Amino acid sequence: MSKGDSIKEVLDKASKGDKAALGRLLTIIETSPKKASMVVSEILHEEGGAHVIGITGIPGSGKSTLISRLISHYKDRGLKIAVIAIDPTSPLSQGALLGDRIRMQEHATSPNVFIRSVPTRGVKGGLSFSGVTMIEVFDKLGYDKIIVESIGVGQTDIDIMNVAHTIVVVTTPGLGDDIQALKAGIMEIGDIYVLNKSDKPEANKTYAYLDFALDLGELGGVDKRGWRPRLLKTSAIMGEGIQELADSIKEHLEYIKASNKYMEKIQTRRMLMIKLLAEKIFLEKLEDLAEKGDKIRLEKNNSLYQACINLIKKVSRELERE
Ligand SMILES: Nc1nc2c(ncn2[C@@H]2O[C@H](COP(=O)(O)OP(=O)(O)O)[C@@H](O)[C@H]2O)c(=O)[nH]1
Ligand SMILES: [Mg+2]
Repeated sequence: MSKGDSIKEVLDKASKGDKAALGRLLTIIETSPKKASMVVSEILHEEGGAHVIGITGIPGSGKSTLISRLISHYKDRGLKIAVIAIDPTSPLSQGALLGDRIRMQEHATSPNVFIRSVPTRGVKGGLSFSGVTMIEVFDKLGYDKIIVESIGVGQTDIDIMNVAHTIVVVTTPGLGDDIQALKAGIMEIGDIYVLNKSDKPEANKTYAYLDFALDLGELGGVDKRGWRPRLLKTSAIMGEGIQELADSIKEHLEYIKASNKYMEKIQTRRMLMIKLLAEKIFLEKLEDLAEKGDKIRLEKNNSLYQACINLIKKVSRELERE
């Protein structure tokens, strides 16, 4: 791969399994909205068949460790797996025990696994845009499972979880933080709830509480759409409960494929990607004009600037309704 490659050439190389080219493609998405638009126009009409799995929960709940186990599970079955880690507090390779780190490194060098940590700062294209576009790229490149790790806080996490086919909420024994999370609303969105660290002595008590909350409908409850959220116990560190988790994830995929939800999520994702990209390009263009000495000023209270933003919002709302 040489620096002078066109976007199409980089994409082509990435689709032949060139990981460096794929890495470069993702960097383009993060750093240049204009070039990202070229990537988007190349991939938009391609159909992939990926299953997007969102894994969310407070920092330290064991998401990365659990993901490492899921990677092994899927890898053993010959699947291609991509991981997008949007987590400022514990990047996939840090915070883990030595064994986990070694396992993660093994994953990273496997031809069927691609792991990307997305920095939460300095992403010029915006974090939500980067996240959804990366999902779209992995989908196009034939990845079977695209796992997104996030802490479930803020607009990006909401955007990303909105486009995930299956959402797994990870909690741990000891209720303090979990109650906070419940109140913050992230506990309502799960299709599957995982009580990780079930090797800890307080696990049974927490499990009983979560089971009760699920029955009451406090954890999403019996879904109006026909899916009752599952509650599972895992110990990511001991490798326990992973098969059951993978089974539940598979069951949920079958459920959304049987209903319309699978395609609806893909449409939501593409809509969001286009909407965010349009915003970025539009603003970049405005900035260009301003730099060229045009009379446009980009102060927040500038009426032209505000009018543009309002127009974009209006159009995207209308598109969403269609
Ligand atoms: N006891 C116990 N510790 C775990 C388990 N899973 C993860 N951990 C530990 O919890 C810490 C945070 O794990 P990590 O996967 O980085 O959590 P994340 O921030 O949610 O991604 C690490 O020290 C892990 O080794 C588990 O099942 N049991
Ligand atoms: Mg993590």
